[in-house]
Amino acid sequence: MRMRFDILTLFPSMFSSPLGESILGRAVEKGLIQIQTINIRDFSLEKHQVVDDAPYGGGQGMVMKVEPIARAIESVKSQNQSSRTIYLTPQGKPFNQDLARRLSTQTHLILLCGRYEGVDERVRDLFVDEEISIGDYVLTGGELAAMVLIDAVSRFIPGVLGSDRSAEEDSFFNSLLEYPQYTRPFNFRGRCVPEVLLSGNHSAISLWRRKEALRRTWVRRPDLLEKANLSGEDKTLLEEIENSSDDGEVSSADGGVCPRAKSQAPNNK
Ligand code: 4HQ
Repeated sequence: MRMRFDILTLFPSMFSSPLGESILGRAVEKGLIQIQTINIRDFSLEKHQVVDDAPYGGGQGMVMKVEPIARAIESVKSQNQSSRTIYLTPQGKPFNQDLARRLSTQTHLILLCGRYEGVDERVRDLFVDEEISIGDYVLTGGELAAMVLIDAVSRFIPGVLGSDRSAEEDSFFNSLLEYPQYTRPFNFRGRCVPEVLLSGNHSAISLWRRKEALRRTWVRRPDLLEKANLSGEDKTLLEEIENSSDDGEVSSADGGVCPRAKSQAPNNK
């Protein structure tokens, strides 16, 4: 079930490091994902390989010409039987975890990265299947947006995160923010790790983590709680959180000043 990404860009070298390191780099090495960059400039038939021109009607900046993009897309498609062509633009559908999961079921994505004032409208009309935005801000080009999409989509491909982990297990999948994490040392400048995490009591630890995830979500992203499907126990925990006087972060009795000086290793192995 390997997945292929073809990236159409004027700046192919932007992609080498982000997609070559760490988890994505290993996924490429293992053949789980295949990533190719195509320089749109190579598909210009003009002398000096021109790829942009002034907009009809006048105005600021330059527009990417239709012919080089058309030829590049047709070249990529001629080597693949089922492709979906995506244009990264602030005018597109907002990218999120559900969209990433849906795209991970495709076998081949063509990602078109625009520069300047964007592409000639006929590129969208004739060649683009879907327009996607990674957020309401303006980038200098679609390249970083394409990398964000590839990263989030690749995490759903079996094997990319390692055999024992799946993207579905991440708590965002449950519409909650992550609970706080700690590692050694136990005491850092008087700020200690919550005692429950050293207790070895796994049900107490699970309950604490669930409550802290709920607390963090309630404080920072209450919109997510409306979509989350909460259990009866979750609702009880939320009532406790809402009725407590603390500021919504890990309470200072837990994560703040140490109850007593201690130096301990995690006992969770
Ligand atoms: N741009 N989400 C303008 C973006 C963008 C975004 C890409 C800048 C397209 C022409 N892309 N170019 N936000 O800001 O995807």
